[in-house]
Amino acid sequence: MESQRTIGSRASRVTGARSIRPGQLLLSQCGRIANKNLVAAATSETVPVAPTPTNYKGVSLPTPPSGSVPAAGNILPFTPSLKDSNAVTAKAKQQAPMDGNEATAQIAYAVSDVTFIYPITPSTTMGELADQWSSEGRLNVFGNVMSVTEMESETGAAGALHGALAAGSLATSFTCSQGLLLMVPNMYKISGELTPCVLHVTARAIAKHALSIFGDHQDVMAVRQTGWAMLCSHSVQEAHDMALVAHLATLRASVPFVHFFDGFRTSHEINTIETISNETVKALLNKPLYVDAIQHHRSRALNPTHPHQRGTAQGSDVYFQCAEAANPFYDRAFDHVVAAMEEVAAVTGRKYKPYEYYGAEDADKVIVIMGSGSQAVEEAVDYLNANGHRVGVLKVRLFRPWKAEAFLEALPASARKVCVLDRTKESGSYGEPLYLQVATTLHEAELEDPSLTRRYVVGGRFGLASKEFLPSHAVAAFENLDAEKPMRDFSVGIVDDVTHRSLPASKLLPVGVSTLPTGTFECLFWGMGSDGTVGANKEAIKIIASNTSMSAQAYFSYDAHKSGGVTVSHLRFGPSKIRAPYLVQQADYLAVNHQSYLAKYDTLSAVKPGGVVVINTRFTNVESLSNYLPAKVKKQLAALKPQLYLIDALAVAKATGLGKHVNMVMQTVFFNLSGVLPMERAIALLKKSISKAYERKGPEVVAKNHAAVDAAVSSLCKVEIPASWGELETAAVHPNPPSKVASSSRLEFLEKVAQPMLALEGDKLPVSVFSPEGFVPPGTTVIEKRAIASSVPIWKAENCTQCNICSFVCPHAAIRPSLAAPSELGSAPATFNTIDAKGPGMKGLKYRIQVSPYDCTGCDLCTHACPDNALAAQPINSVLEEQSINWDYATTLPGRTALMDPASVKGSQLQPPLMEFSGACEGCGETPYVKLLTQLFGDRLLIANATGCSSIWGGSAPSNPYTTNAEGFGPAWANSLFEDNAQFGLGIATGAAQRREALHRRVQEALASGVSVSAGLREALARWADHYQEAEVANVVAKELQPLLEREKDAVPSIYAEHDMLHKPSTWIVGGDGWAYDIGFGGLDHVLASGENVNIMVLDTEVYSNTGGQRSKATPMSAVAKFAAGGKERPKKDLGAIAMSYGDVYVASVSLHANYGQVVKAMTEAERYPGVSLLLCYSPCIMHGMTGGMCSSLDASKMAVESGYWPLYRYNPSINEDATHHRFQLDSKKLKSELEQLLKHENRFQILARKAPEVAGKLHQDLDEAVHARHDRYKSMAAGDYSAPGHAPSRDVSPKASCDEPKKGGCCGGNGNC
Ligand SMILES: Cc1ncc(C[n+]2csc(CCOP(=O)(O)OP(=O)(O)O)c2C)c(N)n1
Ligand code: SF4
Ligand code: SF4
Repeated sequence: MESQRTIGSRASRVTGARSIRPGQLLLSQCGRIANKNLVAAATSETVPVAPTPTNYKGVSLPTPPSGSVPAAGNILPFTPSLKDSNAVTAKAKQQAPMDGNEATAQIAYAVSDVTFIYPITPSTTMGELADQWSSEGRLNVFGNVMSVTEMESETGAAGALHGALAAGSLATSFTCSQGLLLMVPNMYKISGELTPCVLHVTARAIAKHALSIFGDHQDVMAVRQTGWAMLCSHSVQEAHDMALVAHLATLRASVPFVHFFDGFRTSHEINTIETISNETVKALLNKPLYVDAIQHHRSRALNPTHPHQRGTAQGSDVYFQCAEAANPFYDRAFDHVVAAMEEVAAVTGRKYKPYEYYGAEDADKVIVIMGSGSQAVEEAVDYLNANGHRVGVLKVRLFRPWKAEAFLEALPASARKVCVLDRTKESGSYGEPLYLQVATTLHEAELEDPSLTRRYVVGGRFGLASKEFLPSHAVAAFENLDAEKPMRDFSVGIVDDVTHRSLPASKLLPVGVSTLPTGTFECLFWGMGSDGTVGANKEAIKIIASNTSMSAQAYFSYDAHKSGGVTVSHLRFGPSKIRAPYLVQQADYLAVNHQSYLAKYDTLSAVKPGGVVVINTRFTNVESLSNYLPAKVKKQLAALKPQLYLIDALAVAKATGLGKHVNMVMQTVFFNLSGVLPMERAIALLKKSISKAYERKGPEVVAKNHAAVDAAVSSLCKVEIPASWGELETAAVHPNPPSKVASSSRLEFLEKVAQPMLALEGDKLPVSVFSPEGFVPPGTTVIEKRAIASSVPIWKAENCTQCNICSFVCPHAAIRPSLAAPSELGSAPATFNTIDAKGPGMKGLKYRIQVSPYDCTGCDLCTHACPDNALAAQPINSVLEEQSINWDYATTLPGRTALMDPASVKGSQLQPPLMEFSGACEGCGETPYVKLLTQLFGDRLLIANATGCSSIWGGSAPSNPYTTNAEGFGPAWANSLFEDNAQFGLGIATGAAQRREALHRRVQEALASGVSVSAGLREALARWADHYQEAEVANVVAKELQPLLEREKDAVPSIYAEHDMLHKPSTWIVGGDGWAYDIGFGGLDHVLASGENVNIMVLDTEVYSNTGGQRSKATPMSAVAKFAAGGKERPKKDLGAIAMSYGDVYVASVSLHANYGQVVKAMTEAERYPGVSLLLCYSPCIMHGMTGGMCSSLDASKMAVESGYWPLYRYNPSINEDATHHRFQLDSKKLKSELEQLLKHENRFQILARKAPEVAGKLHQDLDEAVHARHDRYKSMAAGDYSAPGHAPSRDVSPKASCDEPKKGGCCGGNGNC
C-alpha cells in the first residue's frame, strides 16, 4: 500500500540540527541505582519495592551501566532512577488562547520526530497542525522538522507507528473512536515490547446504534486492556500539561501512554492557557535521565549492526511467564508519572497529582470523576460548600496503571459516601469501568483493614456523546447519596422513563442559579453552517484573550447538516479563570444572525433579563419587526426586557461584496456593543485578524471583509420593545408548514422525535420516544422545510423547452417537472401556470417546472444549467408562500412515470427522486448521483454507505432523505463503518441472494409437488420462478403475487413467509474516495475480484470532505489539501485502471455535470451488468474552492472533462472485442480545453500557485503531462489496443452471475455478447 508524505516530511527536510547524542549533553549525567532499589529510592517507604525484572528463564535482568549511556544494542527497556537532581526551574509565564487540540499538538510536535496520521473528528486538527508546522519547517526541541505521513487508515497509522518506534524514533499519533479501535492490535504490540510512545486521543463515542462524533470515554475504555498507561486531562490547560507529563513519563517508564481528553468539550474548547515554551521542554529533555532514556530507546532499536529479533511466536511453555515479566514496568509507572508531574510543576508552577481531591476537608460525600466533567463538579462543590454542605470531588487523571494506595490517600477519611461518575456505557456490565475500579479499591481496603469505616459507593453514567453535564447534575448526584437507598447504576442529564434509572433534577441548585465566577460575561451567537459565524467568533475570543487581561472561553455547537444547519457559539470572558465545561445557560449578549431562527428555535431561552439582543433582520424598525415576529417571541422579549438592536447585516454584506456572509458585520457589532475593548482598537485588531485569516483566499476577499467592518456599526439601530408585546395571546406556533406526510407509520416518529430534534429540543426528549436500535423511518426530511435559500428559481414558462435538466442537476431534489391533464388543474392555484407538454406520449398533457422554496438551498445550479434561460432567481421572501402552495399542489398530481424511458435524461426526471432534501451543502456534487440512482432503481435499492459526507447528508438522525414511492417502496439504506463498506455491501448482496435462491427452490418444490393453490397463483409463481433473476419481470410478478399469496398463505406458508424476497433488489455500495482509494481499498479490491453482482459508486470529491478536506490517494497532484499543506506531490491513483485489470469488472468514469447522457447510460449499464460494476463519479465539492462558488460546478466539470483531467469512459466486459466492438469506450475523445483553465478556476490549485509559484509550476506541468499521456493511452484502448502497461485485458473473463435481462438486450447493450 502506497504511503503518502507531505513536502515537510521528506528526510531531506530534517535539518542539520542535531538529535541529542551523548557527547552533546548540556547537563551532567546522573547515576543509576540497582533495579531492586529503584522504587524505594525514588519515593517514601510507603511505596512497595518493585521486583527485580527477570527474563523468561528467571534470570535477573541486567540494567544499563549506571551513569552512562547504554551500549548500542541493549535491548532491555529503560529502568531509570525516579528522581533527578538536575532541577529545571520555572520560566516566565506566557498566556495564549487555544483549543485542547492545539494545546496538545504543540507539545506532541515539540517532543516527537515522527508521526503517522489519519483524520478522524475531533482529533484531526492535531494532525493538521503537525502537517502545517512541518510544511512550514518548524523545528522541534531536537532541532528536527517532524516527519508527518498520512496513512491509509488508523490500522496503517498504528502499524507505521509501531515500525518507527521499533526503528528507535520518538513517534506519536493522534486519533479517537473508530480510529482508536483500529489501532488495538498494534497497541498490544507496542506495549508488549515496552516501548515509549504517546498516543493523544480526543475521547469520543463509538458507532453503535448510531455514529456520533461527540465526546465520551467509550473509545478509551475499549483500549484499557491493551497495556497502555492512561492519563486523562480535564481541561485545555491540562491537555497542554498532561501531554508533556505523558511524553516524559513514557520515556521514564518504558510503558506507552494514551493521553486523552474529552472530544469537542476539551479538544474544541478555546480557553486562555499558560503555555510551556520549547526552551523549557528542551531543558527538561536535556536532563541526563531523559537523554539516557532516549538514547536507550534508540539503542534498543532494530539495527543490523547489533541485531536482535522481536515479535516471535511463543508456545504455552513461555508466553504466560513472559507476559508477567513486564509487571515491574507497570508497578513503577505510577511513580514515574508522579515524578514527571513534579518536573512539570517545577517549570510551570502548576501542580498535579494522579488522583487529586478538591473540596471540603471534612467532606462526607465525594464524587469521583475523570475528564472535563470534573470542572462542573468543582463548581457544584463550591456552591454546595458555600451553602453549608460538606462535599468534594476526586479527580482521576491516571486511570492505568491504577494505584489503589494513592487513590485511597487522596480520598478524605471523612467521606462516607462515594459516587463514581463514568462517561461511558458498558451494556450488561455490573458497573462502568471507573466505578468497578473504585468499588474494588474500597472493598479491598476495607477487607485489609477491618477498622476502616465502610463506605457506601454507587456508580452512574453521564455525558455520553457530549450530552450536557451541568453543575446541577453533579448536585443531583450528591443529593442521590443523601437518599435512604441511593440509586446505583443511574444516569444523569437525561430522562429515562423506560428503565427509570435517571436521577431527578436537582433541588439544591435550581435552574437559573449560576455557579460561574462573578463578573463572567456570557455570549451566544446563532449562526448558519458555513456562514462564517463560528470562524469569526474564534477570532473574537482570541482577540479578547490576547489583548485584555481577561480569561476567555469559547465553544461551538452544531447540528448535523453539512451546510445551512445551525451553529451556536458559546463565548465567555471575565476576570477569573473560567472552568464551566458546559454551554452558556444565561447569556448577557445574544446575536441571532438569521431572523428566521427567532421563529424556528427558542433562541431567547438562554438570555439574561436585561441583556443585549442583536438581530440580523430585514425589518429594522419595530413596526415591521412586529409584523414578522411570532407572538410567542414578542412576549418573551417583553418579559426579558433586553436592550434590543436590529441590523440588516445581509444588506451591509451584500453592499461590501460579501454576499450572504454576515459574520464580519455581526462581529463588529459585538465589539461595539459589548465594550470589551475600546472600539478603535477592536477594529484595528479585527482587521488584522481578517488579513491573516483570509490571506489564503486572496487580497480581494480581505478588502471586502475590511469594508464590512467599516460599514457595520452605522447600520445598527436600537429599538424599544413595545409594552403591548407583553399582552399578546400566544397560540402554539410552529414555524414549519404542516407535515405533508400522510403515512401514519411515520407520523409518530416525526412528531415525537423528529420535530423536537429539528427545533433543537432533542436534549429534552425522554428515553421512551426512541427505538433502541436507532432505526429511522424513511422520508423524514420532508418536514424540515428549512427555507435557507436567500433566493430561489422561478420558472419562465415562455422560454422553457422541457429538457428537465434543471431537475436533473438539482442536488436537493427541490425542483421538478410536473405533468397534469387539464382536468386535474381545475383547483390549481392561480399562479400555477402550465404549458403544453411536448414529446411522444405527452399529447394533451400540461407541463410545469416547480420549485419547493422551503427545500431549495439557493445554490443556483439549476439556473446555470438551464440551456434556455427559463429560470430566474427571485428573493425568497417575495415568492415563499405562493410557490410553497404551488409545490404542495404539484405533489398532489398523479405521477406519470411510464410515459418515457426512465433511462434517459428527460425520462429519469419523471421518476420521483427517492432521495430528497438532504442535509448536504448547497450545490453538493455528490447528491445528484445518488438522487439519479434512486430515480432509476429506487424502488429496489439496497444501499451500503461508507461513512463520509454521503452518510452524513444521507443519514443524520432524524433526517432521512431516502423516501418511498406511492407504493411504499424505496431505498433501504445502511451504514456500517468507514473502512468496511465494500465488505458490508457484499454481505448484504450475498445475504439477499442466498435468501432469494432458497425462496426460488421453495417455489420450484411447491410447483413440482402439485401444491393445492389457485390457477392464478400457480401461474404467477411459475412465471416468477422462470424470471426471478430479471428485476423488471420478477418485480412486476412479485406485485401480482402479493394479494394472491395473502389470500392463500396457508397453502404455501414458507413462500408467504419470504414474500418480500420475491422482489429482486439492486445492491449499491456507495462511498467517497477516502473510503474507496484508502481505508476501504483492501475490501473494495476484494469485492472487485469477487465476480458478485454488486455495484459500487465512488463519489470522488478528491479529498476527505467530511472531515474537512484532507488529502486521499484520489487527490490530484499539486492540489493543496489538509495533510498536504505543501501541495500533493504524488499523482492520483488510477482506481479505474486497477478495476479494469480484473477484466470482468464493469468500470465507468462519469461526470454528471459535464455529460448528462453518459452518466445515465453508465448507471444503467452498470446495474444491468451481472458482475461487479464500479462507477467513478466526479463530484465537485466546496473543498475545491471554485471561483464563483458551487454554482460553477457545471463549468468546472466541463473544464475537467474537456481538458482530459477527468476522462469519461465506460469499460464493459460483456462486449466481445472484435474489429468494431471494443470493451473500452472513451466518451470524452476530444480534448477541447487546456488544463490551466481548470487549475485557475479552483483555489485548491491556486493556493500553491500563490504560495510557491515555482513548485506549483512544476507540479502543474507534471499533472498536464500525465493527463495527456493517459488520454493517449485511453485513445488506443478505445481503438482496441490494450498493449500499453496497466491496460485492461481484452481476454474473456466471465462474472459469476448471468445477465439479468437477456430479453432486453442485457448487459451487453444488445450486441448479443452477454
Ligand atoms: C476508522 C475511521 N477512521 C476515520 C474516520 C473519520 N472519517 C469519517 S468520514 C471520513 C472521510 C470520508 O472521506 P471520503 O471517503 O472521501 O468521503 P467524503 O466525505 O469525501 O464524501 C473520515 C476520515 C472514521 N469514521 N472511521
Ligand atoms: S437553486 Fe439549487 S437547490 Fe434550488 S432548485 Fe435550483 S438546483 Fe435545486
Ligand atoms: S461532498 Fe462537499 S459539497 Fe457535498 S456535502 Fe460534503 S463537503 Fe459539502
